[in-house]
Amino acid sequence: MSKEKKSEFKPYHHPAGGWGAANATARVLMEQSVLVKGSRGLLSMNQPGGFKCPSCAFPDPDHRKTLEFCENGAKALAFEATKARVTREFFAQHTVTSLMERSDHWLEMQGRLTEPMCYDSATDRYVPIAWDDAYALIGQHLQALDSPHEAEFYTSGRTANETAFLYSIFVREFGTNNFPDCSNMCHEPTSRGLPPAIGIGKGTIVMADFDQAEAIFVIGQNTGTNSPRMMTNLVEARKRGVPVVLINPMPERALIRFTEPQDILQMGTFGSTAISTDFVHVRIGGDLAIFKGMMRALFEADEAGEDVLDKAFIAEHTVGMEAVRADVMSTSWADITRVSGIPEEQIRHIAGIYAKSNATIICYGMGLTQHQEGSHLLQQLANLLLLKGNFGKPGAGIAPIRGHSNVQGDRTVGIDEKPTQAYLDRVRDVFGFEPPREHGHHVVEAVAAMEAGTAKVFFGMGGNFARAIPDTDRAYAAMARLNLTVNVTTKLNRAHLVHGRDALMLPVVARSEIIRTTKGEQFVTIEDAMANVTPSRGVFEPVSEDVRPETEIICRVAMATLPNSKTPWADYIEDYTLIRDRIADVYPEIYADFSEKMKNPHGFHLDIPPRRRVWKTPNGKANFLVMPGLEVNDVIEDPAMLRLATIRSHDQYNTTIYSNSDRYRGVYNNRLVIFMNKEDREDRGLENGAVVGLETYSDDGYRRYVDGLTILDYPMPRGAIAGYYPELNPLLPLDFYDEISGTPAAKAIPVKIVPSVASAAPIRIAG
Ligand SMILES: Nc1nc2c(c(=O)[nH]1)N[C@H]1C(S)=C(S)[C@@H](COP(=O)(O)OP(=O)(O)OC[C@H]3O[C@@H](n4cnc5c(=O)[nH]c(N)nc54)[C@H](O)[C@@H]3O)O[C@H]1N2
Ligand SMILES: Nc1nc2c(c(=O)[nH]1)N[C@H]1C(S)=C(S)[C@@H](COP(=O)(O)OP(=O)(O)OC[C@H]3O[C@@H](n4cnc5c(=O)[nH]c(N)nc54)[C@H](O)[C@@H]3O)O[C@H]1N2
Ligand SMILES: [Mo]
Repeated sequence: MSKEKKSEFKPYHHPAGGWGAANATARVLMEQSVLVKGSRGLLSMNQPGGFKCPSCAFPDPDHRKTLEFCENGAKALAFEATKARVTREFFAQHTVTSLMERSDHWLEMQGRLTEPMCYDSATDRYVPIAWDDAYALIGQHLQALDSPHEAEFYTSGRTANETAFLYSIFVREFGTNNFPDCSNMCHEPTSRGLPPAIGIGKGTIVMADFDQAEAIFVIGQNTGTNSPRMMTNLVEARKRGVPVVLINPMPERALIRFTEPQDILQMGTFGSTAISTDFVHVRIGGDLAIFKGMMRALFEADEAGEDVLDKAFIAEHTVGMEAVRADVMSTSWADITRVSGIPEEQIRHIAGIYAKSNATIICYGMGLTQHQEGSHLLQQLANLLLLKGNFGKPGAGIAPIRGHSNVQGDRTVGIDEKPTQAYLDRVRDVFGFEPPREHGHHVVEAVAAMEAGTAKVFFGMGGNFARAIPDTDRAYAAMARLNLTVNVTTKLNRAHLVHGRDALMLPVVARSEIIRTTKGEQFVTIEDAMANVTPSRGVFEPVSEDVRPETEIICRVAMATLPNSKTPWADYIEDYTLIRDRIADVYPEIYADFSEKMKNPHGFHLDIPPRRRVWKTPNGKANFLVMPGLEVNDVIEDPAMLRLATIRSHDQYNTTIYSNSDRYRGVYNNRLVIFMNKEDREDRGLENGAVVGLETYSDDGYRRYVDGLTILDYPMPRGAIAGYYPELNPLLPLDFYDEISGTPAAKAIPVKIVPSVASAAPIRIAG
């Protein structure tokens, strides 16, 4: 928490976006001392011939504006292009132990890393190391392992296609499928839950569908903060009179009222658009009950003779509806309303909106995926869409709103701990080595292996593994047992401080910067959340002469580790077209003529078979799937129990904390807060602004406790509280996850309030 600035809570009464966002954009560029450079960068961001925003994965619109960025994209760029630098002098001044005491925000504010650094245990400091020595050290450690499965190769979703592809080949040639990935904590339920239903683990809409939708549902997603450019689509839909239904335990500001920051007219007249026509104030984990309630209302209408189901579609394209009907009709309205916390009339009302619409888009985010039954929950969402044939027609489909800018692309090009045999055969045929056939580790399994001492090397391709994963205290201890930790990175973060016996920090050329090789300037490619693949070319000079492109780092690590490899790693360093040609060889169905297609600065769209009503499932049909019951998390019978959702503030990018405020939720200068229903607070005899601790219900012998949290009255449903990730990750047990996807249930941690041991300064509450 910031020492100088006083914590404050004052509800934000303005519409989201608008001047507030414009001011914030200008301020952040100034604070990072990059007003001129940053503004120039914004002109190239998401423009043909420029680079892709390093923030979220939302696509560019088909009808482009002169500027295509949002406040939070501008923040991501400003913090990447910052003038601040973390140099060897900085590390000489600070031991790693002392840096561990600093906040995530402080670490971030130190700036960009400029040269490779290596941990020196004698002085407990990072010291400079030559690139070749760093590669040699990694090679030695990897070669010394008894088995390649003793290494864990993490990927964060900012990694571009070319890098991710080479990484997936190197690691498999080395001999393992241990690919823990940020996606394991994010949209993995999408990747694993949807294929049995619709044959693909991706979204099925394109941008143009927003213009033809007759209803839009936004579920468990804080659009105005995490995918702000999507607000434009919602504003346009509302102007056409399209109903927008919001299902969320938090009345997220931007989804209630929004001013488009780039709409000068709206800003000039202080106008704003009401976004949600219906706000469904669901209990945490109550969504399944709502989906079943909506399906029940449709089946009841069908049985009453109303024409609400797309029977032709169901007959031609699907299997299994009757089993779902039986399950849903045996679920009582009493249970549906009890578990969801939503009255029957409101569920019937939104079911009516859904029934009336001939083309519905359902968007969702972490509020659905991060539950113990996240994958099953998404299958029920797919059932709902199938009932009205909402696939393969304009204006309709399922829209997982992905997180990291290339998290979907990384998966497409091979970052997968459970690869298919067919894919492995292609790798063998194209590269001439036999890849490992057994499944590897996802994030939770990787941490468990570190804890058990069976993992010895951690390699992080971007990201902040130590901070993003569950069970912080346990994870830190597990990582400290490793022989080697490597982080390929732009900025100093906690993952560099939680280190093994040896540790390396390898700084890279960032997304907004120019990649130059002996073959001239290179570009990389990105797949957005709607499967558009586009080139991304940086425009700034790299931060220093001693940073390297990510692709080169992977190639040189491969050369140091696999001296007898027949893969032409040295060629891939210089010419990225060669890498794209190999991607085309491994994925001929979707990536044929990749290099040729990349001559078009607008890129191309990867095939999504459900858009053609083609189902790549074993039976060739879309499948209705049954999930019995209504609970998406283990039930705990204790009236003191609260469900905690760990969420993002408006001023963070995952583990990167831009500031300690959260404007739209009215919180200033404090991240250690709990949003709570007033009656829940009063039941416990607590004051608004009281400082307390939280403890997790767990029976595995670990006590999980976070202290110094300020309670804020907030319109939460009863029994539901929210607080910020990553500060609350010590409360999230490692083994509390969705079995199908391995995704931790970060939105539904069972906790109770306990007294604070060391109370923090009280927060000022306005009004
Ligand atoms: N500026 C910015 N942009 C980002 C990111 C960032 O940190 N900052 N992160 C990126 C990444 S990696 C991702 S994955 C996305 C994340 O984007 P989101 O999916 O929006 O992520 P969260 O902030 O975790 O919260 C999601 C929402 O879920 C709601 N919620 C919690 N529990 C439930 C529930 O049980 N049911 C329902 N229906 N809703 C619930 C919360 O109230 C919140 O509004 O954003 C990406 N974009
Ligand atoms: N409790 C809880 N835990 C969660 C979540 C939650 O909602 N609740 N959300 C989960 C989700 S959705 C996700 S996606 C994960 C995120 O997990 P990660 O992807 O591991 O985390 P980030 O914070 O996005 O990583 C930021 C770091 O990436 C590095 N970086 C930035 N840009 C680049 C680049 O261009 N190249 C390289 N090589 N490095 C770069 C910088 O060093 C920066 O500090 O966290 C998950 N953890
Ligand atoms: Mo994510």
